[in-house]
Amino acid sequence: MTPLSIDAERLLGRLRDLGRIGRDGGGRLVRLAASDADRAGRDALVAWIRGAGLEVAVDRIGNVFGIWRTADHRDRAPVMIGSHIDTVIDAGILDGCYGVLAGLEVIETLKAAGSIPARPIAVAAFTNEEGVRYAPDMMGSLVHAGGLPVEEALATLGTDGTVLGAELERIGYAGSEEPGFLTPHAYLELHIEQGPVLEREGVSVGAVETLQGISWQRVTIEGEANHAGTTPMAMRRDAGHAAACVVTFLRDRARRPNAPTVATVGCMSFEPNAINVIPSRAIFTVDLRDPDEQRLRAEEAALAGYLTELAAAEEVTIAVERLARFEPVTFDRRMVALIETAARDRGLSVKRMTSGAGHDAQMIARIAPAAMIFVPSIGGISHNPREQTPDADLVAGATVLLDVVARLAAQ
Ligand code: HGY
Ligand code: MN
Ligand code: MN
Repeated sequence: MTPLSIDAERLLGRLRDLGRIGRDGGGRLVRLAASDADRAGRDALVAWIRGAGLEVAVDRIGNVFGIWRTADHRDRAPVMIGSHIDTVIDAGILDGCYGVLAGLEVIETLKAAGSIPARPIAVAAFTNEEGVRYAPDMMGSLVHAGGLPVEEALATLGTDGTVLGAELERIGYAGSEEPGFLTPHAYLELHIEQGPVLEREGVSVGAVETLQGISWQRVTIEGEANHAGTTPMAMRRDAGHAAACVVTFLRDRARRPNAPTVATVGCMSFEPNAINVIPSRAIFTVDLRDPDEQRLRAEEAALAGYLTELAAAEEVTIAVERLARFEPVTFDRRMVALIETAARDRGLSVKRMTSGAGHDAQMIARIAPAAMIFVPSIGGISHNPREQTPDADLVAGATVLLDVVARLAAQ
């Protein structure tokens, strides 16, 4: 039997079409969770799902599912293919969207080929994977997996003062299904690597075995506003300087030799934020990640200890709020092996690897066997409009997904 092929032009065309939805006045792609731009992206996805003849379901946290059920297996647990279509600020067009649209493409290809799977196959677009507007990230899949009560998630206050539940109502995606209504038999996520490894090693496919731990915190430093010209340096309680010390502390620790920890301060604001006023307040975020849970805890403890010393030395007060905390995850080894075999059977080079980024798969792994397929990112760039992957690699990744899903759905 000749192996099936996806419709490459349909997949690549939809990726470009979805990538045009949610551009701001400056042309940047900004499709933040539960925003008007997110609604427009969701509407396009739902139209494609309906056009494929699938059942559409939306749960209370706004997760969107397209489900292919045939009469004789309608109540069996589905093979689920998922990711997200919300984006960061000034995003690329592949992060998340590639996995969702490839999942839909796989279902349409199997349907068109007259395939009769032994169980339903579903594609999922999880709400608020990026966590830029509402923390934590991977929120929709975390709720789906039972890791966060839906009421608590819906009450989340956004960085813009909005409430997630009200925004989902406003955009028409406050669904009726109870989160977790569809527990997968197995879960697969196809995603761009968002790092430099596959491209640097000339490998086409990543069979993702593990995913590193994530720690998100928001730090608020209170000092004292004073005159920039008249206040002697020794009399200052400068929240801005204290914040800068933390940034340097984190970077120096993460750059130590053989330290796999990565540290990022992505957001920072000063008050009153005036050129001639010593900042009275600094608010910033800390994103710490490490593949090893004990080392991640040690880095969090080192930061806590440093903040205590800094508060005394700079005569400031420092408060820390936890925004997200997820331990490292190991994916299902049989599914990782299936991905390797499927890639090799298609004549593709493949390597086992870890994920530096967080993904919905790490949440669904709590309730079902889960694994991920990576394809290379040009220059390792992501969370950046220059994010790109060669079309041939995008098609290859979707083809491996097709073969693995076909095998899992035959069980
Ligand atoms: O933060 C992450 O790793 C993901 O992009 N949400
Ligand atoms: Mn992603
Ligand atoms: Mn992302």
